[in-house]
Amino acid sequence: MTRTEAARVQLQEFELRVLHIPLVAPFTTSFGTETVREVIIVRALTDAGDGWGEIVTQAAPLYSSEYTQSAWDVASRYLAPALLGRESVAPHEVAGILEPFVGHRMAKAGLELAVLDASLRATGTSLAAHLGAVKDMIPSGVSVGIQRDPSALVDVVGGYLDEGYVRIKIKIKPGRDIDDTAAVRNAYGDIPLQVDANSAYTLADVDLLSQLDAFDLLLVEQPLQEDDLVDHATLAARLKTPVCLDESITSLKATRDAHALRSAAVINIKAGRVGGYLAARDIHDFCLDRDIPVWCGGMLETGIGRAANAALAALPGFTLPGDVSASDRFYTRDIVTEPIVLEDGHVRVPTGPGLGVEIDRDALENFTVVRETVRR
Ligand code: OSB
Ligand code: MG
Repeated sequence: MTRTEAARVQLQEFELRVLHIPLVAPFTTSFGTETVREVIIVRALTDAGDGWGEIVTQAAPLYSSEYTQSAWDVASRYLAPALLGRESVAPHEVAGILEPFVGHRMAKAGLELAVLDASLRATGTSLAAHLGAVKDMIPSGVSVGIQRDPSALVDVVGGYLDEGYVRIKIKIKPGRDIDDTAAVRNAYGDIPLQVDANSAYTLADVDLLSQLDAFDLLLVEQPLQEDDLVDHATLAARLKTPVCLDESITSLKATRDAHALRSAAVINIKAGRVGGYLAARDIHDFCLDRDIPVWCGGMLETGIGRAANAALAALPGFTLPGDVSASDRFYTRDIVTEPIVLEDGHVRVPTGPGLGVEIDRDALENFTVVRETVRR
C-alpha cells in the first residue's frame, strides 16, 4: 500500500455553515424520517489554499448523541480555536490536538477532513492515494429507507436494481422486519441483501431476529444499542446471519473490544462516527490484519463527504459493497460541480488533489442557512 505524506498548513480561519438540502424522497429509519438533510460544511482557509470538510451530524440526536447544534457549538467554541491556536498543523496531528475534548467525533472528523483536503491539495496528492487506495472504482450499494408497506418497498428496491446498484440494504424496525425482508427476497431472488435495525431491538427479540436467518442475508446491522457489545456477542452466537456493528464502532478501541468479545463478524466503517478518515483507516488496517470484512457506511453525505467515502472504500480491506451510492440517490442538486454517479453499479474514486471535487459555490450559497467564521 502506498501512503503519501501531507503538508503542514498554517490555518487562518474556519468557516462553518449549516446547510439545508432537500432530499429527493423522505428517508425513514427505525429512529425517524428526514425530508431535508441538515448538515454542517467546513471550509479551512490556510496559507496553502482552502480545504473542505463535512460534519455528518443530523438535526436531532437519534442515530448518535451528536446533532447539528452540539457539533456547531463544540466546533466553534473549542475545536476550531484549538487548531487555530497552533502555528501550523499537519493532518495527522489534528486528532491529537482535539483529543482533550471528550467525544464529539463527527465534529472532529469534519474539521480534520477540511485540514486534510487543504494539505493534500497543496501537495497535489489525492485523499485516495494518501489513505492507501488500491482501486479506481468501487462497487456501490444503496441503503433503502422504510416505505409505506412491503409492496412499496419492493417497488423502490426494484428501481435501484434497475439503476445497477450491486447490493441492497433495507432498514428494519419492530413490526417492519420479517415481512419486509421476505417481500424483497421473494421479489428479487438471490440478490446481495442486508438489513439495518439502527439499534431498534433488545436481546429479548432474539427469536424474532433469528427468523432473519431464513433469508440468507449478507448481515444484520446494529440490531441492539450502541453500548451493547456483550449482548451483541450473545445474539451473534444465536444467529446464523452475520452481525455487523455500526453505531457501536466509535473508535479503534471499540473495534478491538467488539472483536475480542465476538460481538460482530463484520464492521461498518464511517469516518464521522470514529472521529475522522485517519481513524477510519486505522480501523481498516486493524480489520485487514485479522481478516475482518469491512464496508464503508454513509451519512447521506454531500459531494464532499461522498468523495472522501469513495476514497476510503478503495482501501483493500473494504471487501463488501458499502453505502457509497450516487449523489442523485439523495439529492437533485449537490454542492460539488461533478457529483458522484453510478457507472455499471460502481462509483469512481476521485483522483484529483485532496477530495478531488470542486465546490459549486452557487449551490453552497443557496443551501446555507447559518454561517460563522472562527478566526485565530
Ligand atoms: O445506519 O447506516 C446507517 C443514514 C443516516 C444515519 C445512519 C445510517 C444511514 C444510512 C444511509 O443507512 C447511508 C447512506 O446512503 O448515506
Ligand atoms: Mg447503520
